Amino acid sequence: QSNRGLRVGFLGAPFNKGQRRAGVSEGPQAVKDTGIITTLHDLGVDVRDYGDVELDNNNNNHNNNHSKQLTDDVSDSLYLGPNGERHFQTVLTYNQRLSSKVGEVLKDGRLCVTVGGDHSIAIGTIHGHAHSNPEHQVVVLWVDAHADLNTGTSSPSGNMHGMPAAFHITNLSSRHAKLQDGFPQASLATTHLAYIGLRDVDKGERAFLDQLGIVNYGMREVDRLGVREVVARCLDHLSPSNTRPLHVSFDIDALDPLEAPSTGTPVRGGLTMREGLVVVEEARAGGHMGALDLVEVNPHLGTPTDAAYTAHAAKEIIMGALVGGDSQ
Ligand code: 4U7
Ligand code: MN
Ligand code: MN
Ligand code: MN
Repeated sequence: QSNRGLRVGFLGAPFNKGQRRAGVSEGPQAVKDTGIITTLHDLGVDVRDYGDVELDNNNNNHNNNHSKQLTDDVSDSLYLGPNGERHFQTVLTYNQRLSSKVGEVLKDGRLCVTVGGDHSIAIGTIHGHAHSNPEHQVVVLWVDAHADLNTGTSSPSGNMHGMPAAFHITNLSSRHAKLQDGFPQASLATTHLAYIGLRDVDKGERAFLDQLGIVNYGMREVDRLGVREVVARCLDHLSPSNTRPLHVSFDIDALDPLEAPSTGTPVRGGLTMREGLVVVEEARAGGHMGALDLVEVNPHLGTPTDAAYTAHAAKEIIMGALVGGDSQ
C-alpha cells in the first residue's frame, strides 16, 4: 500500500489552562474515540500511540476535580504572568514538557501528531519540532480563525491560547516573559509563519501582522482566490525550494461552526470541510510535514451529536494531512 513507510506518532495534550472553558482537555480522548488510530493502521500506516502528556496531578486536573476546571485557581501563586497572562507558569511548564515529548517522537523518526487541548500547546509542539531540527529551518502553517499572535500586553483576554504564535516569532518573543531557564526560545523569523482562515483578528494582532509583514490569508482571500491558490502561495512563501520541515498547526475553529460546532471560540463564516481538507492535503503533498497539531476540540460544548461531529471533523483533517485522499 502507498502508505507503507509512513511512520506516525500520536500525542495527546489534554491541557485546558490556556483558556477558560472546561472540556477542551477531553479533546484527545474524543478524537481517539473516532477510531482514528485503527483506521490509520488499517491503511498501512505505522502508527504508535505515545499516550497523553500530563503536567502533574495537581496542576493538570482534567481527571479529577472536574467542578474546579472553570474556576480560577487562586491558590496558584504563579497564576498571572508579568503582563497578565493567565496561568503563565502552568502553561509554560506544561509546554516545556510537551516540547521534549515532541522531540522524542521525532527522534523515533515519526511524524508527530499532537491532539489538544487548547492552542497554547503549540508553544510546546513548535518548540519541540524547531529545536530538534536545528540544522533545518522549521516553518509553520497556522490554520485558524484567529492569529494567536497576542502578547500579554496586547491580549484583550489574558488567555494564553491567543498567544502561542507570538512566543515563536523572534521579533516578538522579547515582549513575552520566559521561564527562569529561558524557555521557550523563539525560532521563527517573520517569513517562517503563514496563516490561512483568519476572520477574528484583534487590533494589536493586526498591527503585528502588518508591521512585521507576516503572510496571512483570511477568509476574504480564500473567497477571492480559492483555497488551492491560497495554500500554494503560503507553501511557496514558507519554503521556496520546498526543502524545509513543515509544521501545520490546525485549530478546529478554522472550520465553519457548521462543520465543527464544539469549540470554545467559534466564528461564523469559516472553511468548509472540503476547503480544510485541501489545505492539509496540499501541505502533505509537499512531502516535508514533520508535525501536525489539531487543537480546540471541546466535546463538552454543544450536544453530544455536535461533539461527535466535531471529533469526526478533526479525524478527517488529520487523515487528510497524513494520507491525503487515499483514505476512502
Ligand atoms: B484560539 C482572542 F480576544 N484573540 O486573544 C484572545 F478574540 O486558539 C481569541 O485561536 C483567541 O482559539 C482564540 O483571547 C484562541 C480574543
Ligand atoms: Mn482559533
Ligand atoms: Mn488557535
Ligand atoms: Mn478557539
